[in-house]
Amino acid sequence: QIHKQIKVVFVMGGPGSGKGTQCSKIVQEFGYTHLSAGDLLRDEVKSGSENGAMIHDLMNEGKLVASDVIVRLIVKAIQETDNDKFLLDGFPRNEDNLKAFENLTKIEPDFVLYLDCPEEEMIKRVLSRNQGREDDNIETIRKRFRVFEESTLPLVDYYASKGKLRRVDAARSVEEVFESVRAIFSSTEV
Ligand code: UP5
Ligand code: MG
Repeated sequence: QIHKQIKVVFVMGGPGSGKGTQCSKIVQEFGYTHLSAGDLLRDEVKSGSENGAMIHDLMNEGKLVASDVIVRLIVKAIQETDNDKFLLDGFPRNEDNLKAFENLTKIEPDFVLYLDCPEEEMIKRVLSRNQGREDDNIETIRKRFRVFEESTLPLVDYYASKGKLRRVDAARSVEEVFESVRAIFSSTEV
């Protein structure tokens, strides 16, 4: 499905941990292409595709979209982009996502960046974000957290056990977090 040699880094972390913020900085300094799974889904909803209504409803409940839907969008974006290194922000969310991605692409991440942040700090950030995201209300945020804990954290543990996890304390300022992130990416760019 993907006929080019590419390098992929998964960027994981709870809602509001700073995935999008740190990815923008990584792009500037290290030349990756940033693919936010949530943004791909929001674009799909906006485009009025046949899946749009279903995706919209799931996201507003903080629930996960079917693996084949999100994997198809990611693969398409990779194919359409003339770059050989990609940040997958907010993907995979559960084991089924990962299996679907691996089966289709045969790609393994170089490493996994995990933005580790306490729940109260993440809630504070998401509630003050004010970018008009329909899922940024307290009920949906709580649901997004439960899904993160139940479905995504086990994947974080899995990558830790494989020695592929790069954990960063994300409860600091954007610049302080990026100092740690920069050190991790610098050491892989040799
Ligand atoms: N901010 C950032 N860093 C800060 C710092 N160090 N100090 C102080 N403030 C900081 O940051 C959030 C806010 O905090 C911003 O205002 C920022 O300025 C500030 P951001 O960088 O946006 O955090 P991020 O981790 O990207 O938060 P986001 O809300 O995007 O994470 P989610 O994981 O909740 O959202 P996502 O868009 O990835 O997914 C949305 C939904 O899509 C999911 O709930 C799910 O329904 C669906 N989905 C799937 O079904 N499958 C997928 O594979 C992916 C998504
Ligand atoms: Mg985001």
